[in-house]
Amino acid sequence: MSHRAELNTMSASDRQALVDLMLAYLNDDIVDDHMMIIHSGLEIFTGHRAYFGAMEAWLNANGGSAYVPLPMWNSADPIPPEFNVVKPEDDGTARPSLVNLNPGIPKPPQYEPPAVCDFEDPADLGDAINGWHGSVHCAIGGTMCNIMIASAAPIFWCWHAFVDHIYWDWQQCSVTCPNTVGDTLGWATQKLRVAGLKLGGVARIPHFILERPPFRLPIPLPDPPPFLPKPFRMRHDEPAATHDHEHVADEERPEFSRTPAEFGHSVRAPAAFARLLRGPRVIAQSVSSGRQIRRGRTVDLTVLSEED
Ligand SMILES: [Cu+2]
Repeated sequence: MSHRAELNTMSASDRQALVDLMLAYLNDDIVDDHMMIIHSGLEIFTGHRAYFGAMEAWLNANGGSAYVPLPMWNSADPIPPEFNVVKPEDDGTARPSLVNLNPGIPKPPQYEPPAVCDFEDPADLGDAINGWHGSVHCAIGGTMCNIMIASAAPIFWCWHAFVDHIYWDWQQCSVTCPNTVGDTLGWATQKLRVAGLKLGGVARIPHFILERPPFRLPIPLPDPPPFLPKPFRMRHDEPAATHDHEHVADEERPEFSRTPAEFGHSVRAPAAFARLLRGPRVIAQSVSSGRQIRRGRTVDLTVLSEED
């Protein structure tokens, strides 16, 4: 299953039309922008996705919507002859040609689904693919082996579409939805985040409704856990936001996750826990616990609010 066409299954005339559009789009500023992308961790995926997202938007606006999303070039296949081209500098100066049109470096099996689902953290996946991805760049050589100008080669874009597809496959992996019923909202949010899910809508039921018959709380509310369970681990080695903000809405993010440096790999601050263990309790969730759902999905919660 794929959301991108394979470059090598397109007709030669389609490939030529796409290359012509790409060459019309590329200029020195766009080529320079590639250096703004952090080439490690999650950003190697999100940064390049945004980078060629801009090209896709341009294609859509300039008669190239048939080539959106950008087709991917599989590094096990030869580069098609139409893509043996490099955009010169704006002043006409040639950039180095591609050297090898048949690097023959297939995707390692650990990046194929379902094996790719074993990466729990997309930052680890990004770091893992980086070396292999770079080896393809330099096996092609010339402009493709120089990070400063690589994106002046149209094949760069289809190569990165192929790399992007690994992340796309990872995003399609299923995870087990944790049961958060009975948890505090902060604790439930952490559980979802650790599972790779996002907090969706939160419906609050005010406490005073409890006193109105015939309302009955659907479940007994257990005590919150006194400590975080084993699978929990603070993100380290990266600035706080980037990854976390995808998973947890800002206003719901417990305070301690903003400062991972304070805690290192395991959390040991009881004061930080106390904050997690107060507040509204989850009395229902939109996806039942134990079910397999797609990574990145949102889970809606109904909480019993302690304030009226
Ligand atoms: Cu690259």
